[in-house]
Amino acid sequence: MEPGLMLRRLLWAAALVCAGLAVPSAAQADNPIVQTIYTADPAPMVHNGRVYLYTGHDEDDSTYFTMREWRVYSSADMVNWTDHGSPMSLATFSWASADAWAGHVVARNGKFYWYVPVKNRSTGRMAIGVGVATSPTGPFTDALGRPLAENGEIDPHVLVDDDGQAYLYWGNPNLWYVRLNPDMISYSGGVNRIPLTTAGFGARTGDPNRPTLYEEGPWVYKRNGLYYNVFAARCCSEFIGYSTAPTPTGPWTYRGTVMPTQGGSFTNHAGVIDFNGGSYFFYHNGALPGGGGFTRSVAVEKFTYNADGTLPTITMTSAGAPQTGTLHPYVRQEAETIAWSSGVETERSGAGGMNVGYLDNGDYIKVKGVAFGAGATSFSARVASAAAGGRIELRLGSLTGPVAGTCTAPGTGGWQNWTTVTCPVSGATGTRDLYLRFTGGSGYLFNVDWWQFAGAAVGKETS
Ligand code: FUB
Repeated sequence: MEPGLMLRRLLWAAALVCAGLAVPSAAQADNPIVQTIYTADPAPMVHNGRVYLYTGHDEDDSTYFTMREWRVYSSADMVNWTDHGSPMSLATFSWASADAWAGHVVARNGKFYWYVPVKNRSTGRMAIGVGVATSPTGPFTDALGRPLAENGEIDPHVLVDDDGQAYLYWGNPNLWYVRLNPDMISYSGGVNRIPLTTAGFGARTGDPNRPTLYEEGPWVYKRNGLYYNVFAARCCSEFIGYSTAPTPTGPWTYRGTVMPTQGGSFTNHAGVIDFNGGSYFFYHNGALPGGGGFTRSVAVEKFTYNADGTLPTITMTSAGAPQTGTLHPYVRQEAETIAWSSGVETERSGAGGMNVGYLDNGDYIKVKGVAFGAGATSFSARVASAAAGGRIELRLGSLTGPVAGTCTAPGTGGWQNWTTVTCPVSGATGTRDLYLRFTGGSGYLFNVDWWQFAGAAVGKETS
């Protein structure tokens, strides 16, 4: 087992306690969103009925912001998240040497633009690069072959206003913006500094060089004619604060705390979206086993704006957001679509996309709210194993719930030599949480690329 994964398992309960979070039962926990690696700096984007969640990747056992790639996850229901792997990394930018830090993706012109801070190899300073792709899951290529902007500061975020004008904001310790041109990869009007006044961004005490609370990570959006700037405040026990303004360039008025300091990471980083009629607040904390300030995890809460448009105070939970809709088991589902997992890792599949692997006896994946309808009669999975294989137990409702079926995954002579196995299923009716529990001998058992049930007609199909 990968050492970092071992550590995450061993420290799971302890980390939750340190983070000040209630230790959940397996059935309750859906935060953090990703359990297979450490993720940070969430940047959610809604596109075509799905939420795409772009994150950084904190390396296992990191003692600094050691980050070499970005990752993408997506969900149609806010609880079952599909891992799309890493479609952009430092290697995408030939001029970048380190620090794949907090970015933001926007869709425009039929393309997806990913603005990221990275260290410029030739200047040694942080600069803003732009990746571009024709799919929200990439692959992304370097749009410019050079930085779009460079002043040693970080955390780009783009607002596309109703009139079509796009603004790129970034900065730590300052706050900057440029007016992007319609091509989204150039700008006009120079680099502008937003005045960091205490009226605009709150008063910080104890640091004469940083009179306001603004630290980094601006997330700027418009709602009901009001512009919001939600940002990480007051290093180095960051909380999330926010300001509002009548225009995208100010004047800003500080409105207070959105998420207090909590969760076992000395940074936090916000992303705010509306999806399927609800509002969602993404952030990161140190809640996974082995988690902390350099081994962070992205999480989400649902919230409701106050009647006057102000943001409520949002507290981290281990339960996460409620599910919107259900998951459809009678179409192919990627094995890396996960509400919660234990011991599982993901990797690129030779068959395309990702697969789950490094499965040991007792590891499991939970898929939430599976709409079996009148009942499933069989289960199929695409599996591969360079070892002896094992079994997939299909448990309903909980990890110790009734077994609806057991599929045997044989050795196939290679971890990417795929075969489809099918087994009978009974008792899988209605809408239930599904646990895929992997069992077998010692060592890694098998990989799974996808699964699908067959059987009676299903009800509402949302994912
Ligand atoms: O992840 C590296 C840096 O930590 C980000 O750029 C900041 O926002 C903070 O979260």
